[in-house]
Amino acid sequence: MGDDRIACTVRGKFRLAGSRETNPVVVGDNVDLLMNEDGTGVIVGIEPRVRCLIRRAAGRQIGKSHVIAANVDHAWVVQAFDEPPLNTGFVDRFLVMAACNDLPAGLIINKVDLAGSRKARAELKQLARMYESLGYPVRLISAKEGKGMRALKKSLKGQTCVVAGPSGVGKTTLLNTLSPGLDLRTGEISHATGKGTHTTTFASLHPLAGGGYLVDTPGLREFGLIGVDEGNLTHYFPEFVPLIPDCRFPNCTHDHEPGCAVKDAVDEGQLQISRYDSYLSMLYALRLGAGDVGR
Ligand SMILES: Nc1nc2c(ncn2[C@@H]2O[C@H](COP(=O)(O)OP(=O)(O)OP(=O)(O)O)[C@@H](O)[C@H]2O)c(=O)[nH]1
Ligand SMILES: [Mg+2]
Ligand SMILES: [Zn+2]
Repeated sequence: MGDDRIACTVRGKFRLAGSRETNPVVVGDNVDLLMNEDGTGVIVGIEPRVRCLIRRAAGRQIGKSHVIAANVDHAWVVQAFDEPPLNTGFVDRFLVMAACNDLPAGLIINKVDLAGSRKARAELKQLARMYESLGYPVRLISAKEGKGMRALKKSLKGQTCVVAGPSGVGKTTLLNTLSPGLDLRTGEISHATGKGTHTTTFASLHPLAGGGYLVDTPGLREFGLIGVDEGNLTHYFPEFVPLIPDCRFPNCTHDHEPGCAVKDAVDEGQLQISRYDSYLSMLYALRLGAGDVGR
């Protein structure tokens, strides 16, 4: 991959109506090009994708797969400690979709400079430890103040990674901090809604100063499930898996059944309630065929 850019059109057959995906070509695709005499190109082939970050498409295309990035080594879900408030439901759905697509994932919590009190910092550390205990690397950073950026840089080095999350969490700011030369546009948080203002409008791949690439993406209002089988959902909650043999019923859904080892563990404080809430919210949505958009 070089930094040369070629303006391309996409051959019509990739735009067939009835496609299950929202976009014919996505960031990270390896493509075959035919060059025109004027230096523009035509995409005539798209190589099979591996390790994609996918969510259920929203809006007009609802029900289709929105492939956010293809052929990436690692996906990072980005949240802010605050402004906008941290959304563990979003994180958990993201982690399920990554696992379902064999994509290694981790969590970046930005704006730790806003965690002013000792209590806030302790809660943040506890949350980070919880996700790390599940096998997801966690990076606590302040992209604005440069805190935690060295460790993050090390984790990203030499790989192609994607960052995704709600608008305003600081995805573009962190990329600018990693590679100052890029000077990408960032946006203020709206005073009216406390949310980001959807500053980044399309996904794009950027070289990192230390080697590797990072895909910046537009803020997502929701992260809906697609392609997840209701019967497999528990497999994507690694901390539930060892408890399942102790449930009274072999087909326990860990919802209403008596003698459920997962529910017991929640009651005893051994499982994080937010994770169990996320699980139930996904379970109900999958039953309704709605893919759990959970805002
Ligand atoms: N306090 C604080 N503010 C930050 C930090 N990082 C980013 N911000 C601010 O958060 C706002 C949003 O930053 P962006 O980088 O545009 O957020 P984004 O996630 O790219 O948003 P979209 O492109 O809309 O998805 C800007 O005003 C940034 O200055 C941080 O570490 N601390
Ligand atoms: Mg942005
Ligand atoms: Zn159970």
